[in-house]
Amino acid sequence: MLIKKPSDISSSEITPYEVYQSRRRFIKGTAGILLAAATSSASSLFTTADASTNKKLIYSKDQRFKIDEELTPYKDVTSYNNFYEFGTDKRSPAIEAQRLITSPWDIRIDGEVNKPASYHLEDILKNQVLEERIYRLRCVERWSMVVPWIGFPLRDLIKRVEPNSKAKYVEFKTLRRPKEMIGQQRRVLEWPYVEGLRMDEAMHPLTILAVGLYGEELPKQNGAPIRLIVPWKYGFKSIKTIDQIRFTDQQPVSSWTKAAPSEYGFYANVNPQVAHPRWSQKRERRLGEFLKRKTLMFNGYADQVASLYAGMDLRKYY
Ligand SMILES: Nc1nc2c(c(=O)[nH]1)N[C@H]1C(S)=C(S)[C@@H](COP(=O)(O)O)O[C@H]1N2
Ligand SMILES: [Mo]
Repeated sequence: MLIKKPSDISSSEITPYEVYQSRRRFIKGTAGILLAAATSSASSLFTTADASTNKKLIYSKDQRFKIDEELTPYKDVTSYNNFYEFGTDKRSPAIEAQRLITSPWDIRIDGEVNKPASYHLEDILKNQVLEERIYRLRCVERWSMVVPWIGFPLRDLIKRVEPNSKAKYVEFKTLRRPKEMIGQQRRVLEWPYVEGLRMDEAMHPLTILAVGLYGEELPKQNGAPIRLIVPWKYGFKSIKTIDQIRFTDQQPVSSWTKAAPSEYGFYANVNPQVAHPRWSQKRERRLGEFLKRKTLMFNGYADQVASLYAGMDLRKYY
């Protein structure tokens, strides 16, 4: 994937990453494994000394998206995953997802939209400024994390493709490629994985398409090459490895809703007041921490998003 330097970012903001990139080019040229290991452990980008081979990204940092909580270590974010296309346990995706071929990558955009097409991801990213957003992500299984995602507002892409007035919802689909996504050889969920948002949720400035985390391209287990992040909703809404985006007048039915409609509703807002049928949602465990914390309404984003659901019965629309 080619990431160009956006012209409107001051060089002081990006210098460390340019230095980092040229250092990496040098390493590639001399092919020194020992040198590479030494370099990456000296880097402050990672909380572990793991030598990551993922490409570094160039992005801006916006102070509005800093939160006063510790980042979840890179190692936890990239080794404790839900990605059923690569197995149903937390450790499989980090291993099995490595066989997925993510380049070249096209995204089909269709439905109620003026510019339907199969778009090359490179073209989508060409004039797109990437930003770092430090967001919480909470899984309905009651673990949560704080991750420096890198991406751009979904609304930027939506505006470019011009949905028409019938577009009330956006449906997303993950790639279906059972030879590489070995979890798809069993029908644990209906494939491809499907998720959806209401148009105003999709257009909300907090909703992003992420292409990276911790300064680098998304690891495959985290949804390379591009995934959704909706920080006020349970993790399962944040669909990985997006292959298709469709604008519709009908509310999409997600794979999780199909599998268990009483457990996974369309809205899936983080709401400590509405218990999952099999467990309370009042508390959560932050990855890397021992004591549980209180779960916050809308995952702590109530000020920004509560108005989207004004007047709705959040027990009915869970
Ligand atoms: N395609 C796809 N997207 C997915 C999933 C999945 O199984 N397949 N799991 C979801 C769930 S349940 C969670 S909690 C988050 C986990 O994201 P992470 O592994 O990057 O932490 O991804 C979501 N996106
Ligand atoms: Mo989840």
